[in-house]
Amino acid sequence: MSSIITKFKDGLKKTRNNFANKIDDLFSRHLKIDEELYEELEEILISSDMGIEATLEIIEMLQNQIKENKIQDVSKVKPLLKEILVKEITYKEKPDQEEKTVILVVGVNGVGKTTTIGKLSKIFKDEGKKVLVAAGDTFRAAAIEQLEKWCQRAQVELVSNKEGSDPSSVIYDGINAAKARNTDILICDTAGRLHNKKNLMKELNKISRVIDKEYPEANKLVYLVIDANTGQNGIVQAEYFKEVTNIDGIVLTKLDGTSKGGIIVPIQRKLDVPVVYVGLGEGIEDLQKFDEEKFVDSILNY
Ligand SMILES: Nc1nc2c(ncn2[C@@H]2O[C@H](COP(=O)(O)OP(=O)(O)OP(=O)(O)O)[C@@H](O)[C@H]2O)c(=O)[nH]1
Ligand SMILES: [Mg+2]
Repeated sequence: MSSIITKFKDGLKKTRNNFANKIDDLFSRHLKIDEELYEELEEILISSDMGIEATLEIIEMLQNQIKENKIQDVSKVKPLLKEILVKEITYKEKPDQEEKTVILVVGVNGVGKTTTIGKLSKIFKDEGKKVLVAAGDTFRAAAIEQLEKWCQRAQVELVSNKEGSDPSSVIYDGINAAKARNTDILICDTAGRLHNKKNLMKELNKISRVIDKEYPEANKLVYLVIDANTGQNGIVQAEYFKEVTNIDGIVLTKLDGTSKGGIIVPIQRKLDVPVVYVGLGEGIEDLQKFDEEKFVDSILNY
């Protein structure tokens, strides 16, 4: 087994224990594909946080395919379910990180932004890219220190200023350093706390303007971090952020801590933004580029 699939499997253990066990149990108890089987399957999907809308759609697709292909054998249902789930969470156009890139990492308090930046830095560094991090969360000194530690772990450089300084001025400094050092990827942390919509919009707009003005040649990406444990509330958060800024990708963190990893289905369906990375633990290696097939294999125990 490749190490990537092992990472997915380990990180998604809780969801798998909840989800795959129930699914396998369901298909072992039912000898026929009937209404009862669909009803129980519906409950399992909803209980994994897939949401009612997505669940009903998945069940309908399943019923249609079973009918069309005249399937009677219960053992054929799980592979079909797998196919449908993969399709549900596949998003074709993922953002490109080939050229000079600035990644702005946003999200509410405590979702895992700073940790994700540390892990992302390591991923890009290992790919041979030159990475620079900007400490745009100037709200508290501890945030800057925490980011400093992550940069040391990932062995990338940090641009920071003191607590209370203007976040966009830190980003400005980061851009200038990135240009001077011929950096490939500049990753910017932002504060998650004490935001009302107006202030958030003001701050993100200001940062965006600085990037557009000072670094127009760079590919600007905004990644929204969502904690998988927040369930449907994560979708509410994303809708909130979407009103304030465009979002190019979602990083879904702490999947290792939830048995309801099915939340990825409504996230991918409703928000129309690709999930780009998933957080599967607290360590520096515990961030994986999102892979639909590996994800579904892991939660279905294939
Ligand atoms: N289990 C697990 N924990 C994670 C993951 N990602 C982040 N965490 C933990 O979540 C907590 C908060 O992470 P931070 O990176 O500080 O979150 P943040 O969004 O920067 O928080 P603020 O700066 O306070 O807004 C830390 O204890 C991290 O170790 C993950 O994928 N899995
Ligand atoms: Mg932080």
